[in-house]
Amino acid sequence: MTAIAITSATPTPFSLAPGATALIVIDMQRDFLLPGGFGESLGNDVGMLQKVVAPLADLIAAARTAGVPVIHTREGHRPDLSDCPPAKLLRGSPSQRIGDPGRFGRILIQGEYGHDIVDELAPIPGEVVIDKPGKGAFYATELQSVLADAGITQLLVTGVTTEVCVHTTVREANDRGYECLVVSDCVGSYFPEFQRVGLDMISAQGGIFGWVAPSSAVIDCLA
Ligand code: C5J
Repeated sequence: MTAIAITSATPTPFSLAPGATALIVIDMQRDFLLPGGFGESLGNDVGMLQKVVAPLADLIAAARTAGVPVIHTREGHRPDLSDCPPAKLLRGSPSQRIGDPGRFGRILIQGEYGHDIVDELAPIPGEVVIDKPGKGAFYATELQSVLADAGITQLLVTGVTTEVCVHTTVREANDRGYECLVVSDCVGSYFPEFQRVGLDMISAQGGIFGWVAPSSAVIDCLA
């Protein structure tokens, strides 16, 4: 498939090369999205993240049909917390901390129910799932070699939260030479102003970290 221009992307049209593109789905985990989970225990309105699920399910379906690889990530830690820096463990003053027992098992611990991806967006057999201890998907993971092996140079970036793990991953990817298109209605923040400013920051200054476009424009190009 040859490159197709997503003309509605900001700050400039994005030249999508489906054969060199992967869809990255960041941290769409029960602990962040479900009522009673870790995200809500921090005082957040999880409805702000749940809005992302329906458009993202449509985008994932379009990517699968077009043969664009879908790569999922999950933020979390080993049961013994040996990969969780004390500074991360102790940050803030949540009612529950990483590793504590929560409504969906131990919070953000690999293998627990809450650590896994919400049912609507579950990976299908053959899709890569990257377990990451940090906010960025490249730090201490195999993502870069997975992308290199598949000849990927462009990333469609989705998931949560816009200003934390999405931003960190886009910045890491940008520094590694990947062209990143962030799909505006497929990323979510608990904070409306962070969502708006977070997206603006990516495409500001001529696209300092990447491009932004809605899922409808991306799906049209993949069809
Ligand atoms: C956070 C994430 N916000 N996936 N994680 O702690 O953005």
